Amino acid sequence: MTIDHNNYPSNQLPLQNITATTSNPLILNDLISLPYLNEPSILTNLSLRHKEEKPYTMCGEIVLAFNPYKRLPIYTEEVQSACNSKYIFNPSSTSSPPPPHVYYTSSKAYSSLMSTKKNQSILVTGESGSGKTETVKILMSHLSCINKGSKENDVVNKILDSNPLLESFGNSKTVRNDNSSRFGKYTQLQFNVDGVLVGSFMGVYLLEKSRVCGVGGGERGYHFFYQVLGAEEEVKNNMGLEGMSGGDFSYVGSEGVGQIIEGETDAEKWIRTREALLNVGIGGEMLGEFLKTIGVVMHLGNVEFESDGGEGSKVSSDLGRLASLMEVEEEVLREKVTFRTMTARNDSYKVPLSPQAAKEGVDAFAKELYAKQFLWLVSKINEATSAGQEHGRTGVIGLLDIFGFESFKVNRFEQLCINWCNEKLQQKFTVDVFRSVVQEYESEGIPLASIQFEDNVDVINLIEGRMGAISILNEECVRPKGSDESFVSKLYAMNKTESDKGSTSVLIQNKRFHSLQFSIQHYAGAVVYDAADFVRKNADTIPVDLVELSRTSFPQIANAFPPAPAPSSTSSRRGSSLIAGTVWSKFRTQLSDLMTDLAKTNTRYIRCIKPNTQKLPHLVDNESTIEQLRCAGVVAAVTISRAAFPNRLHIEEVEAKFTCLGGGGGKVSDLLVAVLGDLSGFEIGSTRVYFRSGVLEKLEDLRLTRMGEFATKITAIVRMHI
Ligand code: AD9
Ligand code: MG
Repeated sequence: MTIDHNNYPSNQLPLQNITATTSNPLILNDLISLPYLNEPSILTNLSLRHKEEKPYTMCGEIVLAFNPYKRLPIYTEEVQSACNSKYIFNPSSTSSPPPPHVYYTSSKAYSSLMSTKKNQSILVTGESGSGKTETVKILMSHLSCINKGSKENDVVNKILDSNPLLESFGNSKTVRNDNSSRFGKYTQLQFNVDGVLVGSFMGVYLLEKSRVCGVGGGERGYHFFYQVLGAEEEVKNNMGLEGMSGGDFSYVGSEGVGQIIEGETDAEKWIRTREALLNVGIGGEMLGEFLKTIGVVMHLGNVEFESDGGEGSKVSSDLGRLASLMEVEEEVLREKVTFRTMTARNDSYKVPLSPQAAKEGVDAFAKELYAKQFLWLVSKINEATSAGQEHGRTGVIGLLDIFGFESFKVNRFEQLCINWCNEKLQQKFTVDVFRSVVQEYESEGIPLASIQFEDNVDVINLIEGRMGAISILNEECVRPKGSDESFVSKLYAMNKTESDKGSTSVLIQNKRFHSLQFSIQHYAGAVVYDAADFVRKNADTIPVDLVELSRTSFPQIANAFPPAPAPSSTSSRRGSSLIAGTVWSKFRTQLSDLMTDLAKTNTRYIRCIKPNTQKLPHLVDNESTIEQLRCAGVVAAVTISRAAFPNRLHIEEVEAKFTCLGGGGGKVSDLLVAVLGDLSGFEIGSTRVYFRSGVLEKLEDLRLTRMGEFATKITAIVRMHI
């Protein structure tokens, strides 16, 4: 990510100045307690903990999870019961808290749900490979066994099984992560009045459809393709895969075949996937049709075209197997892939497709068919796991496993979607952190000074405001000559009008940018986007001819494309239905539903950090770690928490550390006034002392000087005696 080294908030230092040396020799459980607050000291603390195999660190109520890239023995029943006991069953005990853990977050969410009956949520974010999905699984398995209930509860197995099942369909090997989730997921765990897990319901976001049609070097397509290629003959026959391997499919390729992912071969994974499918009720004929549909997707990738000598194309590969798999006439299929039906007024006519347009149409159809199967699978899992009110469902704990902020060399449509989502979550995060600081001050009885913090409302308005990027791009998608260039120039023009009205501009133009480039100043830094293909990706049109054909196929495919409501006669109505169907419009509705759901919950945060790109234990890359801490808003959270009073210490700690400075009559306020001269530098709460900027450092310096003098005296005395 681009970093402006000249524009640093006071608690940040340029990266070149950061080395993980011990300016803070203590390894603290909570970053909020660091006496010297700056990025190097946060980094040092985290690195030292990481090397000692302590992956979790508190930052107030937020848990930072440093991916250990190594199975640690910290997920045992003993660790769970220590957390349960301290945070759920016996919170008033005076025993010291267990070391930081994500079980803290799950325990707290559970105990709040039980005591307040208010729904809870845990937001797990971080960059690819940082450990979000693993963390959510760790939280789920903890939450499922806090109270197992008296009866055999087989829904728990279904819920836990649904993770690997969904992973086989929506995860893939990328350069960043061997088991990368290519979709966002919000799972609501449903509890009954006794606190027993009785069901779950999940929503999914933005499956990466382009991955269906193949990927770059070093990566793989969706795990499912590789798994079924290692399946038993009967399954392969049903899918039209008999005698074929990865290299026979352009969407799969031979490169990724035979790899061990997470310690298992694809054939071994397939056995578990098949069991999980049966477990959620997908068996018999239903399973057969579902698998056959995936076979259709794989074969669609092998349809090839060549020029017909004129403007059109002809199929140059064998269509027989695909047609029989789809249960459609081969000749009808041939026509549907090489022509597009156009309608004008009451007439319809056929336009021949160029080889490239024909290939793009088939790919678009394959991607959509796969995405529809993914949603179907999610709906089946929900049917099997969701508990109605009749099962005594009373409250939920939602677990969000969603893509973190992204900034690459080239950033495209997908990155803008992801970063927009992160802006929305960041907005909630800032408000929540601010609220918790206010609550802490109130409970400590500290008068509240005004706290300043940066909000990101300008970026959100630029993207989703009335005249923002989404509206402009949606209009381009329905305009006959809509283009990526005109999207970018309209975005600049609109933004200029808005900033002339006085709002701050977060859209950055640079003379060196080409006509498709624009940059947005996000909360985590500036990102340059390339708008190539924005219009096509946002419109995401699927060839109507193939959709029509699919309705004559077997039920699993036919049901994936139910007939649309009758088209309206006016073009403006047609335009508005197109706009409602764009990727951004659909995602906006999903995001706003998610934010509404989250707003009804009490939210807690886990920020996952990836310590290195080599996926190795005990190795911390300072630069990328500090960037992730910024993107996760950790530095901002500490800044807000400490805005009025940058440092805080427990009263006993102040007494233990600074009594050596003398003065006072045993009371901490007298001690501090005697040393500092007056009361202006601190406030004393019910459990902690809050220090204004620079005051704790001054006390520390005085203490070190006093200790230095003391050491000199001792040395002199020792010298006199030898
Ligand atoms: V992505 O955005 O889906 O590409 P995630 O979900 O953030 O990514 P994931 O949970 O898949 O990352 O973790 C990546 C890998 O890190 C896992 O496959 C494990 O090998 C490793 N990992 C993550 N968390 C832990 C952990 N708590 N203990 C041990 C872990 N290994
Ligand atoms: Mg993941």
